Amino acid sequence: MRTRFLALATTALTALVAGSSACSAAAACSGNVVTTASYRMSLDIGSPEEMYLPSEVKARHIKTGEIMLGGEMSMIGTPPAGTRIYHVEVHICNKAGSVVTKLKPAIVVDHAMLPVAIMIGIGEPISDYHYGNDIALKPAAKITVKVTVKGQVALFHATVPKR
Ligand SMILES: [Cu+2]
Repeated sequence: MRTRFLALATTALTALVAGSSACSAAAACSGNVVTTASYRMSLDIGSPEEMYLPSEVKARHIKTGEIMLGGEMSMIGTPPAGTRIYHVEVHICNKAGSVVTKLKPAIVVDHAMLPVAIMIGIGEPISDYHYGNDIALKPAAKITVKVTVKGQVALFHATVPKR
């Protein structure tokens, strides 16, 4: 089951991002990095994240989790046997190292299309802006993640953390 959200709430983003400290944020597009002709991309596989719409964050004063700014949210029920839920994040920067927003990347994890949501951590600076979703993966498995943006392909090799 998937729910589709199309709204882009730029004003909410600006309001929620303003005033956050930049010191705690990791640099955008660092770590597992692949470069293409125009972009520098990074892949991160972490713990599942709670994702909220900007209106929910505002109305309920939510302080942790991620704001979903657009794209598709994946609804995962019970993960298949031997797998756990992870959060796959792709940060996309230009060659100067600044995040590029409002792209429509296609993300394929081991030949399966990942519904792509656009997210930013609540209270995080714009460098946290990323594309991705929650997905069930096998701990310690070796996976490939193919990201295509405007015809440019970045192929990542990664090992799923054990958690
Ligand atoms: Cu995220």
